[in-house]
Amino acid sequence: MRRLSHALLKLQAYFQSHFSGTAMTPSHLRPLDLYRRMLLIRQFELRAINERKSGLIPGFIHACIGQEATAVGACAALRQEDVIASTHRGHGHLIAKGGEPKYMMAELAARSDGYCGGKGGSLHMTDFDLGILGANGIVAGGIPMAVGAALAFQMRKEPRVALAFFGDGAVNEGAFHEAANLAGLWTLPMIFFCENNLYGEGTPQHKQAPVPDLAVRAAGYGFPGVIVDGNDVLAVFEATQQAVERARAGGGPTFVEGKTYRHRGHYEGDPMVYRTREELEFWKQRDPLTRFRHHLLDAGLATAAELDAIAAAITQELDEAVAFATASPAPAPASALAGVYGETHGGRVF
Ligand SMILES: Cc1ncc(C[n+]2csc(CCOP(=O)(O)OP(=O)(O)O)c2C)c(N)n1
Ligand SMILES: [Mg+2]
Repeated sequence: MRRLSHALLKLQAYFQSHFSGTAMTPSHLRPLDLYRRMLLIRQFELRAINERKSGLIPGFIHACIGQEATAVGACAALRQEDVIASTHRGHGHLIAKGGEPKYMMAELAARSDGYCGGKGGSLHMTDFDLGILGANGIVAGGIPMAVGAALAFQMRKEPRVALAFFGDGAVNEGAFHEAANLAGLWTLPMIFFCENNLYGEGTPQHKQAPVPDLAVRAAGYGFPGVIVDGNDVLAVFEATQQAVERARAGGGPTFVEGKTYRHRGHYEGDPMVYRTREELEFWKQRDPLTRFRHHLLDAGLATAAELDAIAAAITQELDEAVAFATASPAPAPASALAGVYGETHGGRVF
């Protein structure tokens, strides 16, 4: 019997303390489901990149390949009624919070069955039923929205939390600082989750900020900042879960900085002249998916055959998602103004 790692033991203890006596551990917290979600994100984006080349998908794709552990680890610490705000690199966040690949693929293909009726594309995907306030083309734009949601939860005395994902570049925007100030001042149930992938477009972090660790900025707003290995899904889960418990108990915000790296360019087509092959290789050696796969196998929590079966099921799900998007019609011209002004597709309120 192989020994469980320290992180897996902690995860197991978390399950026992939170879910013993309940019928079952929520499926999204099982280690194999963490793996499944990370692989689904990776394969979804690889498929979307191919479908863009084949002409099904127009427009930009900002892939999060290499960053799957921050999305999945952070969202695993949330409940469905908790909300997230996402970014321009948001496919992983959506899938991690329960977003359905077929509606995402249809949205990327600008088809009427997509999340925004085919009018938003990658940068606007939203599903209030799942607590997804939306992807966002404005760097740092989702942060004040999440803080607004956290304020609503506090005012309504609801035991819900809001989490904003954002990049290292976003931490240099005024929107971040204004939102962090109010969240700290009002002790809001808010998690600031920074995916520090070391670049904002082609600018390395050391040319954008005078400090290497962005979590230190939380101190200026009166709440803690923690740094975590963003390529270790269990470490991300653990850090976020502590922040969520603190927020839910009325302790206020936490800034969680996940150190990570994107394997693809800033966008598909980016010539990537700003980084070296060696640097990319260094990070690929720390690929979150490969690491977790080895972790599961070494801990005896899965067999290679089980992990291969997960991969096969994902391939089938994505085949179906592409077929769904292909079969979906373009939005009708008569619907051009519907759902675009202060109203969501479906008109739901979070
Ligand atoms: C307010 C604003 N300024 C500039 C841009 C252009 N832009 C898009 S993505 C990006 C870089 C963002 O970097 P970071 O926050 O680190 O996220 P990453 O792309 O690394 O995930 C910039 C400058 C924008 N979309 N919005
Ligand atoms: Mg970045």
